[in-house]
Amino acid sequence: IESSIPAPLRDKWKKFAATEFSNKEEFQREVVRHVETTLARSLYNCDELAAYSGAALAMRDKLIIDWNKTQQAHTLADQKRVYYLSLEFLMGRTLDNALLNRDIKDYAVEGVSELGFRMEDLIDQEHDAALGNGGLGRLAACFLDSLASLSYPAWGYGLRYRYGIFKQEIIDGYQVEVPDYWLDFNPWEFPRHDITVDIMFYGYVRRYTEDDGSTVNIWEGGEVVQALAYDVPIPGYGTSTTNNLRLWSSKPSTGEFDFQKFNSGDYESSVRDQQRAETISAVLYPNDNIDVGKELRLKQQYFWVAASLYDIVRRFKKSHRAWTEFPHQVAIQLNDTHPTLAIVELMRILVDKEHLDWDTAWNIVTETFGYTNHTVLPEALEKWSVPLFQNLLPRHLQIIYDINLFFLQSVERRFPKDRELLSRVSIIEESNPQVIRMAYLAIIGSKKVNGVAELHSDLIKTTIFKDFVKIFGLDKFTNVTNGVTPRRWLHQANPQLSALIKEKLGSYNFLKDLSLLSGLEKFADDKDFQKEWMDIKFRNKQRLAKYIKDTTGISVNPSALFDIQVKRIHEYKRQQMNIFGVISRYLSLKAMTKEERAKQVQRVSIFGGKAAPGYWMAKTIIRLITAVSEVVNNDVEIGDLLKVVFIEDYNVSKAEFLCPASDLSEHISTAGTEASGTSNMKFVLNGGLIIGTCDGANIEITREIGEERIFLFGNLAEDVEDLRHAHRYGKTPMDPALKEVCEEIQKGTFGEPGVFAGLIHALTEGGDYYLVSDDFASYLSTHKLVDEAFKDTAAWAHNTIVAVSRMGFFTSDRAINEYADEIWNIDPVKVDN
Ligand code: CJB
Repeated sequence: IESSIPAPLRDKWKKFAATEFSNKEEFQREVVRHVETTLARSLYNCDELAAYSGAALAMRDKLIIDWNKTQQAHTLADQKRVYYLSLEFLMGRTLDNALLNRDIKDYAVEGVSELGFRMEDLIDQEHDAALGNGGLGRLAACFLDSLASLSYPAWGYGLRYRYGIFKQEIIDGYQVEVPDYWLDFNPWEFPRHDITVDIMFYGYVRRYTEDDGSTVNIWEGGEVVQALAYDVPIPGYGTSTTNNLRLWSSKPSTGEFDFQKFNSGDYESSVRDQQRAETISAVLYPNDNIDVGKELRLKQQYFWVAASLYDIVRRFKKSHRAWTEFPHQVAIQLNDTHPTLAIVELMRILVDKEHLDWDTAWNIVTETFGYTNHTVLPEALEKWSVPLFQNLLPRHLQIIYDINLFFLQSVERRFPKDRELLSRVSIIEESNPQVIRMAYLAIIGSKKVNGVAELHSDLIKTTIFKDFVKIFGLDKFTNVTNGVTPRRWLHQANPQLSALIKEKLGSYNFLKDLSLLSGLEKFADDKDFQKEWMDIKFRNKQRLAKYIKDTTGISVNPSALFDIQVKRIHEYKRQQMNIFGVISRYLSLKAMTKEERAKQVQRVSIFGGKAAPGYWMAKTIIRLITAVSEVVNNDVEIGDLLKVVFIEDYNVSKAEFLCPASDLSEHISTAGTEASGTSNMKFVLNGGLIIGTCDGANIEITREIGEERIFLFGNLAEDVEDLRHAHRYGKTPMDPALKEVCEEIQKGTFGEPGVFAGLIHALTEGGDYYLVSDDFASYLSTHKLVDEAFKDTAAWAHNTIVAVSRMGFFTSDRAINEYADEIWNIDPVKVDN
């Protein structure tokens, strides 16, 4: 209040309020102004980077004006807000997306062209904001787009990593990691030097008794680090709503940088202190679906959670409401267990600082949080060592013990004498050392727990969280199947297809209501339409072929079937099965006569994805792919029948040109392991078909588009356990085709076989945990069906059109509306133009 302008002076402010550009000339004026003043360049000195920067800064000004309006409207509406806490936001590039969401791309393209540039080239100057590993981070980014597009009052909270996910280079066939310093020029963020929070670590707990006899716990001492807010505007599509993503950056707290030390010549230790503080938000941990339990990671989690909660609580307190109203004003969604400490931190604030009694505080907390689980893989479930945790967050450990005690007491009352149950559901696992099971804490502290696709949500209820269903009942557990934003993943990634759909449906309304795609189905047999449809696919494949040629030197025929598997490299995602399948195909082709070969469908097998730096098996899989590509691509007998390509440094902007260019994409995880998958949705939405297992969202995609339009294969989730058991007891002979592949590798066809010994070992002595052998025969025979289907171009076109027309369900708008109605209880707020 104190910092706002007194009412009598406001007219003056309003008179000079910033206005947005709203046509080509005004846009151009802004671009030139930024190039000349913000960047201090001129028309004699403006390269593509400067032109991109000018355009981006012009666009940013526009977004900020809407951002301000939105925040004012939200404050005035005073409705419940949702806060989406995620350690990862895999945003990709912003300029193109912002132009499209604000529906000004057409005149912006013309505008920059008249200034001497091509918009594509400017867009290409932008660095991806790669603050995430894979699906979980990209889901958060799609959700932000939907929250803004649906005008929900929502904020994202995350960390402003100085280094995002590493850049991948392939050197001599191996992955090499290169740091991703992306902040050299980032026009999309605003430092908020006035918004800082001091965050404490380590220290001890002082306990004393008040005059009224109550005990008070005060967390004292330790290291203090400052959190500084950076705000990123998130423009919605077809609305002025521009939400906020607040990312925290760490720096030494004022006073922490010790000038005494500095002046007395102890530069090194004073600089060390500063670096220690800055280290917290320095790097994104590059692991996907694996927990490594490092102290710095826990520091990151607490730093981010404490700063975010401080901010949320400060905003709530401005309204002077009673604490019990907190859950009516605030919903907090935990994206996986990474922010689970927020449950504990809110308890600490309410009990230690605001002096609420435990039960009142606990009721508030358990009405506020929702927890989304993204995986059932045991190695991915977060657990923190108690000694490590106690040292870093002594008071939080006490609170966790208390939460656990009260919880176990309530379980004991309802299920007396079931000691086993108590030890199974305890937040503390009695291992050596003891560990804190973060997922259990998240369940106990949340109102709702959701999985991310139907099968996955069923699996968590019947396997890893079964006991909690018994304790809390079924109502606490729900499903929200993931979705993707059609703005980025159709309109932006595939402008030609989007324009063709618009032509048929009469408007771009499908981008706001994706169920309108159903209107395409009646054109599925229209020959002219099929031709336009397939021509667009062809042009997208040509663009990819050119990219492959330019970056790898490999020539691929754009008429061949493009078979793409791009995602993080993981044994459960089974890229190894894909490349074994490629080898098997190669061997069959080699064994054929010339005449037989002439009848085969030409194929390009495209792979892309990063391996976690410490994941040796995943790196070996990459090495096998590159080794196979070296052999196959240079085999003159094979020519265009088979090409194998590894695309370096797969990321969001590469996904944007890969998804539109697939005929077939692979989603072939061992059944029951891939929680949902979201690229499966993107590929089908862009007119590709899928080969996949009955896993994650593949199952719902099949239900929507029809089983005749998807190539499903392999064992079912319900059989996995028995199959694994059989392997352990040596009862499963290796599939003969797979055996042949292994022998070929061992013969040295793809280079020194010792390099690949780990992969073979995993299939044999390793017990084939991911059931490659069990699924291999049906994988290969299903690929044969794909070949047959691809030969019938008209049927293929028909099927891809029908599939797209039935993909409406997989928009992230639908997912967000489900969260809003069933978990958060929030309503949209209209923001005037
Ligand atoms: N997921 O990307 C990650 N990282 C994890 O650590 C755990 C799960 C993925 O989340 C996606 C979004 O829900 C899912 O689609 C995907 O199946 C899952 O692996």
